[in-house]
Amino acid sequence: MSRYYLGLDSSTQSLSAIVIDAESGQLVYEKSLNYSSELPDYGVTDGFLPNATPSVVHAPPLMWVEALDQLLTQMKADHVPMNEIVAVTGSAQQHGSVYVTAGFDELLKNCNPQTPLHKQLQTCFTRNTSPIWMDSSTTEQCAAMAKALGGDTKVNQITGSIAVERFSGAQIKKFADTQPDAYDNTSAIMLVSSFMASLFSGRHVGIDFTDASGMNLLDIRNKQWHAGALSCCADHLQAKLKPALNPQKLLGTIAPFFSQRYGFNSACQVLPWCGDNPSSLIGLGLVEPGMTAISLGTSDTLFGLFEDLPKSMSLWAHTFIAPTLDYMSLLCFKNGALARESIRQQFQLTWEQFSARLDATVPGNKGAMMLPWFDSEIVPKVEKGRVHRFSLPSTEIAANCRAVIEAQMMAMSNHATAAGLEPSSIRATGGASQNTAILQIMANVFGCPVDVLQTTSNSAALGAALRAVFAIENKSWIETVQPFTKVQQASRVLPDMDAVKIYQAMKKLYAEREASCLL
Ligand code: XUL
Repeated sequence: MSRYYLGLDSSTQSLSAIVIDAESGQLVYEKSLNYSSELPDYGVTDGFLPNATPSVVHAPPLMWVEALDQLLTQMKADHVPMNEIVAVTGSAQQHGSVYVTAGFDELLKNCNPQTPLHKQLQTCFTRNTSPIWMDSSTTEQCAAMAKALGGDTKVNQITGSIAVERFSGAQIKKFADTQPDAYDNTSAIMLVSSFMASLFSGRHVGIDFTDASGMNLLDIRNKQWHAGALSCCADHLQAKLKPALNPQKLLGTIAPFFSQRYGFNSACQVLPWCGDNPSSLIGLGLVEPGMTAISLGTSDTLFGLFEDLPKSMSLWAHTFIAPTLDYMSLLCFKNGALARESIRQQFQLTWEQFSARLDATVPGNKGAMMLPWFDSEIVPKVEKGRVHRFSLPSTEIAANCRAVIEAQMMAMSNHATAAGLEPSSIRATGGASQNTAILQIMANVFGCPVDVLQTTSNSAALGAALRAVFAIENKSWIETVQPFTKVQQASRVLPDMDAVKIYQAMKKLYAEREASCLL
């Protein structure tokens, strides 16, 4: 007898689904749908809308809903046993916010299974486009929030992060300040994660602790909305947010729309959705304190689990509540895929050719170095894209390929150390983790082995499916994740000790150059 669990991931560029069988420990289905190529009518590139002001980055929430319809329809066509799925949950790009009228709940309650959901929800948004995590247009609002709450260190202590442009608090404040009528007309504010969970539940459900900690609004110690943060953000905000939810709390059975339209069992249980990084933590098997992972995706993120709040709360790092209800520290580097792709495309290389260039060059790049801020950056904060090159002619193909990867790894390693993370091994995930030449540079720069999982590089969707297993089956976290998060022993990437020495010195130089370029 199989016991199937469905995990979804609504990421910046795509929606993915993973089905696992908890009985056999097998991943039985995996599929992704890319918004830009599969849903071209929404006009997004890489998952977001073009905007005359580059710091404004929005995406249409209806696109996420239509993607869900298409993916679930595809699963049915692929003969996934929808009727045997015991529970479903998901993860989503963090920080993006969705704004709806009081009609949202009514529409969800009365929706018709013959018509796709995106056609029925068209009238319920008070903002047709949602600011997503790449938006950095709220510097003014961040300054106001920091001032009202007593400064950066205080905001970091309370909410786990300094006031950050992409975090939902500042985004909500900007909306309330600049479009007060539309804000007043908004009855519920959700994150992408709780919006998707609401669809599955057939009613507005609250934001889970993991994603709520990416808003600058939650007191990460008592896991409740912080009254001071709410009031300096916008009026009557508490009424628009439900209380934050334990991500492992069952929300009840799936909305009838989903059983009738896609064949889910009416007894299928729904859980709150999480942020994608907290979900990846589970999908990578990081359920014990001290373990570290790096996700190489649209953004590169580095994260690790703590039992208690970290002693030193770096102003660069974000402290989130983890799905296990421990804490996790996260560093987000926005120029991840963008920087790698910029160099690859500038020289018109395939990924194989890019990797061959990495293999053909030496650790340390003969002193050539890059600061890879092709666009504005989060860690460290860089407002406008600018690439700095040292002893590196911009036309040298191989040296530029190595320089961008070395720079990304050195920045991650330096900032991880500052945040108190000292990895003894790293689990790598995300698209670029398929690339062994990149992983070798990671191992050499961090000075520790790098592993990838046997099963999938989509750790966020896998993490969601595993959270559903944990909520239903009577197993510990370790028992839940172990069958699905085995590392590929044979392909463990070990550091080369000569290269490690080169990078120890080079990381210091990188930090100095980073600091002086930020002045
Ligand atoms: C994390 C962050 C990004 C998004 C990407 O703080 O902004 O990693 O979660 O989906």
